[in-house]
Amino acid sequence: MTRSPCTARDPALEVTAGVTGGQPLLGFNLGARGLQRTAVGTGLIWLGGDFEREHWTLPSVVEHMPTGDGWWARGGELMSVAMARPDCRDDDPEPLAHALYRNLIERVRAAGFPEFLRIWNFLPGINDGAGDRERYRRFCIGRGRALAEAGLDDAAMCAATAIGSDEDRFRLFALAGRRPGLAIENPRQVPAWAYPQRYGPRSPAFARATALALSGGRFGLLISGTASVVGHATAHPGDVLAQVDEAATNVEALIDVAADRLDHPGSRHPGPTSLVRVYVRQPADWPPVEARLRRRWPGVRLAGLRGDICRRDLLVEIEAWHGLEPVADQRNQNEGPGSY
Ligand code: 3EB
Repeated sequence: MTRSPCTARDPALEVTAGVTGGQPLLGFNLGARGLQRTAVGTGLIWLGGDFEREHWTLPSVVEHMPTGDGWWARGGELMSVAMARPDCRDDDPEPLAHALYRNLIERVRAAGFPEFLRIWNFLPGINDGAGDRERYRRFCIGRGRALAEAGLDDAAMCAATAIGSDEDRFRLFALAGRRPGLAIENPRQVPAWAYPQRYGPRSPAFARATALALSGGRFGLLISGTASVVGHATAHPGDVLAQVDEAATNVEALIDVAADRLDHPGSRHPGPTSLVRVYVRQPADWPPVEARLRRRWPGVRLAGLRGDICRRDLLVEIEAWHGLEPVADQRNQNEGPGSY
């Protein structure tokens, strides 16, 4: 089997919950407020768990540049972009989503990092508005219009998260690379970009996961916000524990597919090499959801956040960074330039 399907890589991207010696490329302050220049907040309330910060770091020097609506940073093969704009839940988010994505695409292309690897969207009142006026559906139209204008194919898009907040700001964060990652789809789910029209006039443009080859034979799997969707339908409406089980099965299916495509033996579950964020619609659901996931994934590190999921009948969503560690006899194969 050839081992070269995902070409984006950096000498040593690290994603950790604790401070390392690395240079910060992108930091998330999920709970505690941070002081780092390259850190962002989500606008969501942290409900508990093992970590309040995520550090995405590189060993190389990272250049940091403030912009009118945020900042960008770059080092080695990777670039991060953070943007935030006022957004009122009574407004139509279509023009704002279009403008932000057009701007984002221009920025990464101008800097020479044209390949999207991971995108996060946090927008107020994601379920506000009836039928096709729902803000999430309007957001999808604006995002889709910007991608189409830029000639970007939905099926080539990266992993993403879209979660509703209670603030008055639209936050858009992205990780982009000089070379593409490998888009992973879930055999249990219809690709989001192929959802039928009943879920909105414009399908969501994201991949279920993106895999990155890293140095030293490591792989990083960036798992999208993953919910209780089987085929294209919501499974178990109204039952948060059944939903978290289904979402967890979807996450495991993605790790399984990625590990097979990368010919990686190892664990097929989130565990100590993962950082898992859990978004719950109702704060009271966090303790039982947390307990359920800890039983299923021993040793995993979790962070719980209050957020609205992009379908009203979805109560929980899981996203993750999952590290696939090198296997002894594969270490040499992936080390050094031109190692594929
Ligand atoms: C779903 O499976 C849940 O529009 O970028 C998850 C992750 C979801 C990303 C997006 C939407 C998005 O359809 C919703």
